[in-house]
Amino acid sequence: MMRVRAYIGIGSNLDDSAGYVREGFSALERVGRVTAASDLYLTRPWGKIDQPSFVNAAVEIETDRSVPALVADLLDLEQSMGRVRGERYGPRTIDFDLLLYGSLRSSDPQSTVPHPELSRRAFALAPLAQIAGGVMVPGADATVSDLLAALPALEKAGVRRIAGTAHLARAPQLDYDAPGGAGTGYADLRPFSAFDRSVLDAALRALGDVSGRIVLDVGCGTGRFTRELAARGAIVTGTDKSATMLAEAMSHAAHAGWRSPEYVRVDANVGLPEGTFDAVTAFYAVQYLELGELCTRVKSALVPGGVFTVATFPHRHFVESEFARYFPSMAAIDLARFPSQQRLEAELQLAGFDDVRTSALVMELRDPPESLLARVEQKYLSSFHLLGEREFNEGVAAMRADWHDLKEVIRSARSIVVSGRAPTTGALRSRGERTPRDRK
Ligand code: PH2
Ligand code: MG
Ligand code: MG
Repeated sequence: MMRVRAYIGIGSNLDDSAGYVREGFSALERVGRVTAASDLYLTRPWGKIDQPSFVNAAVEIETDRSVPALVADLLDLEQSMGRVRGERYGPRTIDFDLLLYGSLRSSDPQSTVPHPELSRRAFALAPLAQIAGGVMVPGADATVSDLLAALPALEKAGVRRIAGTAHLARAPQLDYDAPGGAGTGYADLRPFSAFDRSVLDAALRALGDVSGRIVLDVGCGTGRFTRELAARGAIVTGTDKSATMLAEAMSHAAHAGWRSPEYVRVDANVGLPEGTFDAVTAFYAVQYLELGELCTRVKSALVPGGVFTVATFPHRHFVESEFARYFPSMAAIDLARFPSQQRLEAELQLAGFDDVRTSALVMELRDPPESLLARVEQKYLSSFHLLGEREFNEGVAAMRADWHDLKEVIRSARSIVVSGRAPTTGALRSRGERTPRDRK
């Protein structure tokens, strides 16, 4: 059987675009043997400019499929991943384009190879050059790298490589209790912000009225979300594995009209506190948790119909982050730490949750440069603790230089709130022997 080396371009600019592209890497294993993958690239929209930035990548496969069969497979994959076809060059959740197929040149209208627009597209050539720079492009009398080099500087400037994202290294763990570590000064560095408020509102839309409900807040940290739930009348238990963070949470007195959350120090990777809950929440905590096991545990701890709500960042957030410019390895670290939107939804579904849905938030953040720099220097995001000392210092120095005469640094931040409902029929009925917690 003939085995051909083919190259496929992947693109996405909707929902968790970076998550889609990484899903695309594994989906392609269904059409051939994946022998190389490029990093992710953040690219300026081409062909139709008034649409979100794209994430692009390229993959090398060895396949025994013919060109028409391969193209049909790619269309099937797009469909299975939820692609809805819209306008030409317009926004899409996932796009697979056959770029090169061995040394074949074919002008079959359904499956032209090389891709007819390859030589004009930096978003396709840049990732392709990373894995196949020396490959001759049939009919062009030039290599992939030659074609990329021949593009106008402006085209090339619209493409930015997100280093280290082809193969993600295992995420390092953080110790919030270590002296001077991620838990130190956390409450002051991460007060309840306007962004947190909109995330909370999205979570409350998924949870419904929490008043009088028994809620478990997993990975509650310093309790900034836990208190908001309590203030809305929820009977909340907050759990965290860090003593430093919990001590901070416990230092807050209850206010009139709501009862103080109860706090329990547990590692949710080992188990959840005893009891049955009307709802379980996890605000920016899933990156520390073994997701599959967590979903199964949470489902067992919920009443039938109880809601599990998870707030986190989509992979797209890390790729598009302003900080990714200054700290070259930060996006790869965060992609390895956090689940993508697609992975979260899949894990909830796999664990048996119903009505799995996501609401996506994007917010513009404006900060005076000095105050943002001060917070970065104090490592207000956990990821800063995972960067090498040198990379961190160089990034801060470069930010300081770039932001020197800005009045405001304008960034955007993205978040997702994914929720699912424990089934109301079937397996959970057999859990009737469990005693619900006292609802006084
Ligand atoms: N795909 C298009 C149209 N424009 N622009 C970028 N940056 N990346 C793409 O993948 C892309 C595009 C049509 O498929
Ligand atoms: Mg395309
Ligand atoms: Mg296409």
